[in-house]
Parts: sequence; C-alpha cells; structure tokens
Amino acid sequence: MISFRSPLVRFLLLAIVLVGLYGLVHVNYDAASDFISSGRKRLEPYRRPVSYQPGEPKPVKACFAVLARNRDWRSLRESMKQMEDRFNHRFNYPYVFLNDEPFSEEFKNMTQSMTKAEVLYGQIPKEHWSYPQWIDQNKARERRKAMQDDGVMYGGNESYRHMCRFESGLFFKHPLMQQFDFYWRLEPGIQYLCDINYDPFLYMKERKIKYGWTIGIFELMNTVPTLWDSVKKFMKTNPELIPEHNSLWWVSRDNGTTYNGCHFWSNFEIADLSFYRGEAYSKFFDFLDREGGFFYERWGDAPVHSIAAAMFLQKEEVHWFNDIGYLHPGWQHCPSGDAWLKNRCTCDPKDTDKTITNAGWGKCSHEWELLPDTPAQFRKAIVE
Ligand SMILES: Nc1nc2c(ncn2[C@@H]2O[C@H](COP(=O)(O)OP(=O)(O)OP(=O)(O)O)[C@@H](O)[C@H]2O)c(=O)[nH]1
Ligand SMILES: *[C@@H]1O[C@H](CO)[C@@H](O)[C@H](O)[C@H]1NC(C)=O
Ligand SMILES: *[C@@H]1O[C@H](CO)[C@@H](O)[C@H](O)[C@H]1NC(C)=O
Ligand SMILES: *[C@@H]1O[C@H](CO)[C@@H](O)[C@H](O)[C@H]1NC(C)=O
Ligand SMILES: [Mg+2]
Repeated sequence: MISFRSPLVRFLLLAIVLVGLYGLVHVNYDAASDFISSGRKRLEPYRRPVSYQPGEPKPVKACFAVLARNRDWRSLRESMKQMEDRFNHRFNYPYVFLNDEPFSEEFKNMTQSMTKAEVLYGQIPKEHWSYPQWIDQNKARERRKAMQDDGVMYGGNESYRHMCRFESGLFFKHPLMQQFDFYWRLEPGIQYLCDINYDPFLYMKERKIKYGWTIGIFELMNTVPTLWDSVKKFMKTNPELIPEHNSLWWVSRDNGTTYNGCHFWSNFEIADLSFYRGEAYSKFFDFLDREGGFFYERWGDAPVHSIAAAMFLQKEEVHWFNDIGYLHPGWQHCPSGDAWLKNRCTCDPKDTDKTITNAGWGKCSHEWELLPDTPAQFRKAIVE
C-alpha cells in the first residue's frame, strides 16, 4: 500500500509537480530558435517570450526604418500588412518613417492605421539630402546625362542618388534613430513570404551578429565603375581598420584586384547600428562621400554596405536569414525544405523567374555558404 508519509513517495510527487510546472512555463516560449540554429553551432536553448506589447520595452532597442515619399503610402500599406501578419503583430516593434519632405496627414493616417505598434515620422535635414560643397554639380549633371544615354539603370535620376547616399551613410544619424540599437529596413511594395516566428533582432544580439541579409546578388557594374578603386585606396591608407578574419573573399576572388559585384540586397537588411556608427564605417563613408561616386556615378547603398561588412566584419558577424522568405520586385528568396512547410511559406522555390538560385544572379548567396577564409595573400596585396 502506498503511504504518502513515505519520504520516497513525497519526493516523487514533488518531482512530478515540478516537472509539470516547468513544462507549463516552457509552452510559452518559442521553439523556433532551436530550429533556426540547426546547422550552425548549436546554442543553449534560449527562453524567449513569444510576444511583446506595443510600447512595452523590448529586449532589443530596435525599429523598422522606412524611407518613403508621400505618394508611397499605398505600396507601403502592402509591405506593412505583410510585416504585421508574418511577424510584427506579435512583436510590435516601432516604425520610423523618414522623408526628405514633410509627411502629409494622409501618409500618416494611411500608415499608422496598419499597425498597433508605435509609429514615428521624421523629416530629413537638408544637409543629408543635398550636394556636399565639394561636389561639382555641373559635372554631376553631365555624368547623369551620359549614364542615362548609356542606358544605366536609374542613370539619369538625381533623387535616386540622394536616396542612395542617405541610405549609405546618413539614415542612422537622424535624431529619431538615436534611441535605437538595431534596425530592419522596410521598403514599399515588398512581400514577406513565410511566417517569422522568432525575434531576428534578439537572434542577432545574442550571437553578436552585426549584419543580416536574405538575398545576395550581383551588382550592375556600370553603376559602380570606380567604386572598387576607391575601396582599394581606402584599404591602403587604413589597414588597421581591417581585421585579419574578414569576408573580403566574397566580394573579390582575385586577391583584391577587382570587385566581383556580389552584394547583399539592402532593401532587406537587419543591422546593428553600432556597426554604422563605429569608427571604421564612419571613416569609410566619409571617404567615399569625398570621392564623389554617389553623384558622378551611381553608387548604391547595397554595394557600399556590403563591401563594408565584408571588409570590417568577420564571417560569424554576418548572418544569412535563409529561413526568411522575401520578395522585392525583381527577385525573391524562397526557403526550401522543412522551413518552407513549418513557416507557412507561400512562394514557390522552383519559380526560377523570381527565385534566387545557386546559379546566375543568385550565385553570390550560394558562395557565401561556401566562403573560405580570405587568403593571407589577399591582405598582403591590398594593404602593402
Ligand atoms: N523620401 C524619399 N524617399 C525615396 C526617394 N526615392 C526613393 N525613396 C525611398 O527609398 C527606397 C528605395 O527606393 P526604390 O524606389 O524602392 O528603389 P529601388 O528599390 O532601387 O528600385 P525599385 O524598388 O525597383 O523601384 C524606398 O523606400 C523609397 O520609398 C525620394 O526621392 N524621397
Ligand atoms: C484621417 O483619418 C480620419 C479617421 O480615420 C479621417 O477622419 C480623416 O479625414 C483622415 N485624414 C486624412 C488627411 O486622410
Ligand atoms: C527616380 O527613381 C525613383 C525610384 O527611386 C522613381 O520612383 C522615380 O520615378 C525616378 N525619377 C525619374 C525622373 O526617373
Ligand atoms: C591569390 O593569392 C594566392 C596566394 O599567393 C594565390 O595562390 C592565388 O592564386 C591568388 N589568386 C588569384 C585569383 O590571384
Ligand atoms: Mg525598392
């Protein structure tokens, strides 16, 4: 007969109760972390709450950063609808909208009504959306004309250049951005193709990841004819800013002689703002800005961010969010395998018209996975 006075039986009952309580608490935590870390070095299971409320302090001071014009509100509602449904209705990270003009009441109405999270609207200071005094504006105009005649994409477009310069080196200096440590860029007219069941900001912060991406692709080289020459000049004069274990091999496969065009497609990017605010990136952007290529050519923020990440960060500090399905008109990244089913993806990984594959334009993503250490010879070649 079982006696409840027996110390053994009491101990067993207590153990059963404790195990039960442990289970109850853990149902509330997200199992996705284990899933996404498979394939990487397995980390200690991390207990993370599945949701945060609007206005509640988050484990990471982070926001969506959205550069937009007033007329973009309709396609932004599409993007926000996707972001909210796939991710943010549970996490409620705030949105920061920035514009070179004052936002209209209509824009504010039409965007804030898409989320219960906090929304902030800011105007870009004039000096962040105009010509620095060292730029020859006549030369810039002639170069735009020439690039347009040569059929360079957005080659004749002046505002596009201010946009690329702003996104390259200035957005994180806006007063509204100062309260944040991480940002996730959101553009009009994009789609999120799978559920995101965990907090990518927290994922990055825990692992000290500085830069996250989902599409790696080749650049149109006629937009950046002399960018790599400038990068090489910078590397020679600032070798102390380039760590031994960098990822430069991803952007140059010939020991630094040429740029292969690989870049992270920055219309999606999640980054630790301390990367941009730090000494290395600040010096790099100021140097490029002086070189003039944002206006005399059409340097994009994507190659600028990407070359900087390859140059200043170690491979472990850059993360491919392979499990995040994402479409920006032109290309999509569609996860395959278990993630596709589990995260309720709606894209077709075999739709090669849109889906980045291991060949052609998508080769850069694939090469990241196989990236060997940058050869010592490379370093010698660029800094000596
Ligand atoms: N405020 C403001 N935002 C701009 C301007 N030009 C572009 N943007 C924003 O900058 C981001 C990038 O512009 P996009 O037009 O999407 O450029 P893209 O992604 O290279 O090209 P497509 O999307 O293929 O047209 C978007 O968030 C735009 O809303 C501008 O002149 N003013
Ligand atoms: C903003 O929305 C409110 C109610 O939703 C409406 O009354 C108002 O007219 C709207 N304003 C503009 C400029 O769209
Ligand atoms: C310049 O580029 C933007 C895309 O960022 C586009 O919306 C706009 O129509 C272009 N302007 C001209 C004059 O081509
Ligand atoms: C890069 O340098 C290494 C070491 O000297 C050499 O073996 C390799 O062939 C070089 N690669 C290219 C593409 O120049
Ligand atoms: Mg776009």
